[in-house]
Amino acid sequence: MSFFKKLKDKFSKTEENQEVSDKYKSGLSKTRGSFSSKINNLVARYRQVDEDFFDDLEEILIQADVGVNTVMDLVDELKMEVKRQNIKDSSMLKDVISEKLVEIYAGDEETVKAELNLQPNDLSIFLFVGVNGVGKTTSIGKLAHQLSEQGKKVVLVAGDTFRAGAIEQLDVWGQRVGVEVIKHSEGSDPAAVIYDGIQAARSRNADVLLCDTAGRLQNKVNLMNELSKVKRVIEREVPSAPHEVLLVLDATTGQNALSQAKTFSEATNVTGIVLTKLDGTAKGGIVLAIRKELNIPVKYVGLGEKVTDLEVFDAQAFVYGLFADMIESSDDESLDS
Ligand SMILES: Nc1nc2c(ncn2[C@@H]2O[C@H](COP(=O)(O)OP(=O)(O)O)[C@@H](O)[C@H]2O)c(=O)[nH]1
Ligand SMILES: [Mg+2]
Repeated sequence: MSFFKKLKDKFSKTEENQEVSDKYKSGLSKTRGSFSSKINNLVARYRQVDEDFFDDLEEILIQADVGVNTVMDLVDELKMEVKRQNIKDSSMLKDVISEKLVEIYAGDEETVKAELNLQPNDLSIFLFVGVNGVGKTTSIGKLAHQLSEQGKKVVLVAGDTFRAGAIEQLDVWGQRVGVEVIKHSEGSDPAAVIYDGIQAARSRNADVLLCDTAGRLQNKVNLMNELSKVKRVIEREVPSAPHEVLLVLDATTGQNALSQAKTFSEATNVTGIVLTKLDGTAKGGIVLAIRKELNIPVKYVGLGEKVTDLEVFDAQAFVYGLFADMIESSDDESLDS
């Protein structure tokens, strides 16, 4: 069965899957608009798959921010696949490219879908880190909504005590999604409010505590010291925590996001990425670069500003979003070879 057909089947099977693919489809419309029209163009220009074809393909992938090393690996794999299947006709390659993109992301793992490290019978503590403006507070609000909808008791703690308005912004999210927010006044010690957050979460018997933090990168040393201190306080209170350190990155900042990830990884043990604003970029290939070049899983993606616009990262749904037009317009019979 062709890969397009496989994706088409999967994402039309249940209402839930359909909803997921619709979200990726609309969130990735900018990337798809540029990426899939370029691929279609490429295939129209080269009927035969040759060296020039691959050179142009490399260029398209690099422009989509896939990352040079990842592109090299991907193109090598594609060349092998072309040989193996004896593919001559370039139009057959769209399907193979989409399949390789999932493979390159997910590797040999069966898990193409990310999961949070939730503690089944205990408090889970997730720390959100990242520079100003990337979407930490917004993502916390969205995730709080999602977890509450799943029946979990969520508490938020306003650890960004530095920026004016940051505490209030989290408070507004808390009211909006109906969860409690633990806060101190502006300028107070972030580690102290996080400590209070843990005590409150415990006494309320909460399932999940989501910790916001400040992200001023102008003073890198201070920021990293502050994060270490916050982390120490969490570890002292709950030795197995934090159960996730989620680094929030803004997809529209492209390669800059990769360098932020390197800086934060040096200072703290990042367990996953929340990649926001994918809806705002035509270069959604950054997801693959992050996975391959940093070896940190993307756990969530932000696909818009609405409270429901945060999705668990799913490599197949991502690729569906990239190729949706081709997948949906492909007729089943010709694919069934
Ligand atoms: N379009 C879009 N905007 C987002 C997304 N996530 C966050 N934002 C916006 O990014 C801006 C900064 O977000 P904020 O949560 O305050 O960032 P923080 O400084 O890291 O806490 C806000 O205007 C958000 O609405 C997303 O996935 N898509
Ligand atoms: Mg914030």
